Parts: sequence; structure tokens; C-alpha cells
Amino acid sequence: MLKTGKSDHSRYLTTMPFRIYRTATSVLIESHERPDIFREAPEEFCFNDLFTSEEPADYVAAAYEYEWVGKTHARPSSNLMAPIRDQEIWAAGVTYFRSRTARMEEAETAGGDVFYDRVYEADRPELFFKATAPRARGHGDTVAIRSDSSWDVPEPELTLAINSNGKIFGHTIGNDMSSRSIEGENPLYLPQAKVYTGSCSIGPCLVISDLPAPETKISIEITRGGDSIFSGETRLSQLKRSFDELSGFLFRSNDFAHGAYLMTGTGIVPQSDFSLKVNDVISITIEGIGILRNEVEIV
Ligand code: DO4
Ligand code: MG
Repeated sequence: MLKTGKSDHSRYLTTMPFRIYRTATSVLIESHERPDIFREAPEEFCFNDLFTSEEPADYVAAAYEYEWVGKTHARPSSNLMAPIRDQEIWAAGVTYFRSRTARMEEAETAGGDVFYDRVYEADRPELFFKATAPRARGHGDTVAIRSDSSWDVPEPELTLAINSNGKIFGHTIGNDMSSRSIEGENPLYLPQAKVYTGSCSIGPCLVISDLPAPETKISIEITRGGDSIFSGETRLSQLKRSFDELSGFLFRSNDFAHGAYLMTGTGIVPQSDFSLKVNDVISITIEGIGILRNEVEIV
């Protein structure tokens, strides 16, 4: 475990964003103070230690400075691993009005529409398990649609990094791939609509900083054969619940020994005649984080 000590690392806390990228061979850290300079983290760097650290920003600052001898790397680009080790990935649902409305429409025939309206208004949010770490895909990898689904969409979501004490210390981009045909058939099929091979990607990096401001834009573009076939955007100000509220419910009567990621719900749902196809390319951008891009495969 890296020692955070009593050096001047405290100058990095809260005001000092870092971005952590995980490549196939190393972990690279970019500091907001020196953008476009990527330092390799020491071998001891471990996402489990980061997520169990009381002051994760301090842990990253120590890794950034640790025995650094001037070796820097180019910006990591194409394929990146998800910034994760043993963290579970959970997701919140129906946290934006757009998600509530789209789901009420898709569940109407099954008589399930009322539940979405109720959960949007309720004190208790909808939270569901999304993926174990080995199931999480990174930037440049594929994400999947199910072979038994006929109506599929990506869900671009700000995703919180929460340490084992329940403290939100960072964030990334998440794609909560969803089968609308399976969920629409019956809300009790939600785990099958949401959890399957390739249904989750996070990245491109983990940002360690204060939470993004309400005006932060989330946008998505889907291309097919190089042509744009859908684009949409929303702002975090449209999120109905606070980040603390969502993480507080997640950690209520539940332990996360290695911390957790929590997707905060989607505010962008394509019109109902849209469905993903194999080889579509999904690019999700959140200001201050970057772009998470994945091509669609079928499983
Ligand atoms: O209620 C089902 C899931 C909702 C969801 O994933 C979202 O709103 O993002
Ligand atoms: Mg979602």
C-alpha cells in the first residue's frame, strides 16, 4: 500500500483533479496542473487500496509524486481497461424525467407504467446491481446487445466512485446498456434487461476531484457506417436526486468492502423507433472527464 504520509500532498486535496487511466500494462495519472503529461503510477498502485483509502485524493497524489524520475507517457488513446479492480458496479434508475416518461411508455402494455412514476416521486430511489468488475468493459472495447432482445439502447450516465466508507471521491462515465423490449415486457425482467455479458462500460478514466457542477453537459452520439444516427444531450441539473442521496441509499444496510461505482441514471433516451444494431459506435462525452467510446456486438 502506498504511504500517503504528511508531505505537501494536502495541496492537491479537493482542488486538484487527477485523471487515472488504466492501460493493459500500467496505470497512468494526469494532473490538472500539468495537463497532457501522463506519469506512470508505481507498481504498488492498486484500485482496491484507492477505494479503501480514507482520503483517496491523497492516495493518488502520493502515487503521482512517488519516486517519480521524469518518465512520462503519451496520452493513452485507443483501448483502455475499465478503471476498476474488485468494486461492484451499481446503478440508479428513473432519476431523470426523460427516463421516467420513456419507461412509462414502454411498460404501458404490460401494466407496469405506474411503477416508474411512483419511483420517480418516492423518497427511496431505484437502485440495482449492474456488474462485477470482470464484466465491466473499458473505452475502445465492445459493448453488447442481447440476441433475445429486439429493442436496445445505451444509457449515458455520470458514474460515482465511492470508497468503502461511503465517501464519493471521484467520477467517470458509464454506459448502462439496456434491453427495452425485455424490461418493457415485464418490469420484473429488469435484471435480464440490465445484466448480461457486455452490458456495462466505464471510462475512459477515473477523475479524482470535487463533483461536477449542475451545468455539466452529458452528450451522446451513435454512428452507423460512419453516419450519425442519433445524438442527444442533457445536463446534470436535470438529475432529480442528489449524489449524496443516491450513495446514502446504496450504503444503507449494505457493506462494500472494496467500495463501489454507482451509475446515476440516464437523462437521454432515444425516440421509441430507435434500436441499436451490431457495429454501431456509441460515443458518450461528459465535460471534464472525456469520451467513452464502444462498438456494439451481439451476445
Ligand atoms: O427502471 C429501470 C432502469 C432505469 C435506468 O436504468 C435509468 O433510468 O437510467
Ligand atoms: Mg440506466
